[in-house]
Amino acid sequence: MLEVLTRGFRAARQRLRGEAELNEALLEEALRDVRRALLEGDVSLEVAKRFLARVKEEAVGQVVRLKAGKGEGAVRVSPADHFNRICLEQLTALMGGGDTKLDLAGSPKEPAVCLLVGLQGSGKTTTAAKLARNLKEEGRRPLLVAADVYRPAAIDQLAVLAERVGVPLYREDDGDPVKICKRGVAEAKRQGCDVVILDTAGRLVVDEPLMRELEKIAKATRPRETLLVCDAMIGQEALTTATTFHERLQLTGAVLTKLDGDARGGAALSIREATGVPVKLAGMGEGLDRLERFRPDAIASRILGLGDVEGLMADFQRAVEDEERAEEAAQRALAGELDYEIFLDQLQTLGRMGPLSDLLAKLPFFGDTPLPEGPVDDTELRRAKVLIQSMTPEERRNPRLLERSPSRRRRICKGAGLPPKALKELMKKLEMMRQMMLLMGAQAEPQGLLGKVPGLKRVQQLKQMRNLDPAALAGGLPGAAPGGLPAAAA
Ligand SMILES: Nc1nc2c(ncn2[C@@H]2O[C@H](COP(=O)(O)OP(=O)(O)O)[C@@H](O)[C@H]2O)c(=O)[nH]1
Ligand SMILES: [Mg+2]
Repeated sequence: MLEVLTRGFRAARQRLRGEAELNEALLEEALRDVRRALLEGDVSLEVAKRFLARVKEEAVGQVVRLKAGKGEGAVRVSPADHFNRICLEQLTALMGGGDTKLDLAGSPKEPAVCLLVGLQGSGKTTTAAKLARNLKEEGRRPLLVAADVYRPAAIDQLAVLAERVGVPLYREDDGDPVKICKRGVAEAKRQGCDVVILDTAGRLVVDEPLMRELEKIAKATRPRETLLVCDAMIGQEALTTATTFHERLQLTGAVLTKLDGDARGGAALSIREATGVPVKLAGMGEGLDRLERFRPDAIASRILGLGDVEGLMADFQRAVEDEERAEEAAQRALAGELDYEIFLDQLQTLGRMGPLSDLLAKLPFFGDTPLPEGPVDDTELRRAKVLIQSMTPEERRNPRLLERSPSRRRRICKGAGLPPKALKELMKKLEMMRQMMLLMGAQAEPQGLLGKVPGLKRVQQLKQMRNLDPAALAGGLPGAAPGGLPAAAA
């Protein structure tokens, strides 16, 4: 996702790397890279121009020396860092900056209505179900209304999705969409629902009868949110569509769907700037749990390749089922007691956090390394799981048992249906991770991502109690640790 844009910003940054000062000529070159990427990423020329002008204005006039700040605590700011910061601010501002929160406050007496509109195939029906699911998860009581009466299959589609997310549906098999919506709201009050989501019909292109119908629905139900659902893959066309819908319906926001696909990012970047409609939600996949709040700062950070730590932590928090247990496990791992039980737990947490490629994209370390194209290979993770599941509880808790006993190793491999080599690799990985965790636990101040890992701060006490010597440990640490992710996430 958004790879075209990321590549452009990365090229610009590489141009500035190693330079001591940001001068105008250098800046022009970097901006050219960005400009190319924006246009290639389907950002409209107008929006691209305005963005570049703002970045330039910010950057020029500030003499940036290698060493900024004075005296103690002086930070080194390189032109590349400086450029990053300006781009991050300006990208964030471009996509919305301020509040992009949905406002669907309501009660069973006065349910909040959310009207979803958009072209056919943009993702309205899917988004309706996803939104209902999210609201339900927040403790709300949503009702879905099927108001796309032109295709019988459309009502059934919503019925299936409503069933899957466990949300009531209001439907009438042939009727007038305006009346259906009105009666849907009445039904919500009757059932004690506090929010109503209206899934409407779409056309391939904007047409007058549909617009009139939507206007009538809006008049009859007075929605709190009127959201335009937009397929992010259609790029600049989304802007024209948004403008037309906005003129007729006074949109309160947009939902960008299919941002998980090979969307070039243009729509995400331009829609707010070009139409004034804030993007509030992002569809990140076909799964019903793949609708997220649109956070301009997080998307900006991802576009720049700076990762999305906040998003990662949110995923993590959602995936961890038992926080106390996770914290205890983290503390044990950081004290050098990593075993297969903890390892398996972490693998399972990781599995619940969503596709691996999504996780990688959120990790800050990957900023300047292009992510592998296509799905990430998770064979190794799956193998590790099978192997650990073939171990006895005793073996999981005491990895040394395996080192000493070839017969245990044979039994495990046989049970897992994997060659001895696979278990050897797992054992090596566990040891490598054990040492790495121990070293992390011994660090004075957990920084960045690690600073947010639950339990890491309290480990300081443990460290002192056990009198660890970080310097001695560093000697035995292997350089790269590809298996570091699951451990770090614990
Ligand atoms: N990959 C991906 N597909 C989506 C997303 N949202 C919707 N879709 C797919 O887009 C297609 C059209 O969606 P639908 O909800 O029927 O669109 P509607 O005609 O506007 O109601 C379906 O195949 C959905 O599964 C998304 O965020 N990501
Ligand atoms: Mg539909």
